[in-house]
Amino acid sequence: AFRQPIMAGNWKMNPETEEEALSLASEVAERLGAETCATGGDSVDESTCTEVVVFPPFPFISKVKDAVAGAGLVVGAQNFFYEDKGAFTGSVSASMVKSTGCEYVLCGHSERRTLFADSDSNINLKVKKTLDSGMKPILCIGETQEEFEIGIKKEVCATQLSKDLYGITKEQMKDVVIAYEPVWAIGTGLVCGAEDANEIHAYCREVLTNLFDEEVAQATRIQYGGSVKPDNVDDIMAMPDIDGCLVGGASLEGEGFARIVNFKR
Ligand code: G2H
Repeated sequence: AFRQPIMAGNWKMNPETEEEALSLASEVAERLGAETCATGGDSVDESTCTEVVVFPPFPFISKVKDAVAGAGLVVGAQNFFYEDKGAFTGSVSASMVKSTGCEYVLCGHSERRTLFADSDSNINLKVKKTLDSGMKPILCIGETQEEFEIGIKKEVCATQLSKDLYGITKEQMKDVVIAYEPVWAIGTGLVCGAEDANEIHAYCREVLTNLFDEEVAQATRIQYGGSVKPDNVDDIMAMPDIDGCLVGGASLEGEGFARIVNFKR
């Protein structure tokens, strides 16, 4: 089955200034190739073009959105708190990030799981809230180094998928993107081999078949994340079950990220 490619840049807590954020976004927007949805115009096939999404820190989202409006680059939020409003000092809600122009939300990134104690039940609430708010979740899953070493990567991914997608309907799954990110390959320069990653992506489709059905499993887009760079993206994207990449460090350099989103298959 054909799945529309989706490439995303997770800026994490970078860059340091608004000026840098705007220049990074503009540099990416200017370099988007003909295969991306972001180029706009009549020649773009909306169903096959590569979606390109950037996830700036909250304070920069609105201005980044304005700066790239017209170029068609999509923006998303790295997080939100699942309550609607109230006494939650330091938090922002789904409707707030939506109002800044976000179309996607990262849910369950390993840094949120480990540094901010995001549990599977909280992540499940965020996935639901994202969908109920009219946005699309990118649900991040993946094993830690320890889990990898003891040989339970498949079990970890299966558990995360079933808990984090609990109660989600087949219809809603059309708007859900999964990102497989082996935690030991994040920001470390260690890359999971493209074939090894593909094996887990294919396994995740088996899990989705059990949780939903074969149709959902074949239609759901699964990104790979973890030290994706301009020089390994083409090998990764050549894999049949890999539908895109979630890029951290390499999304902070405009020319390099543009090379990544303009991958060659
Ligand atoms: C994984 C990835 C982006 P990096 O966190 O989500 O980061 O590409 O720096 O490994």
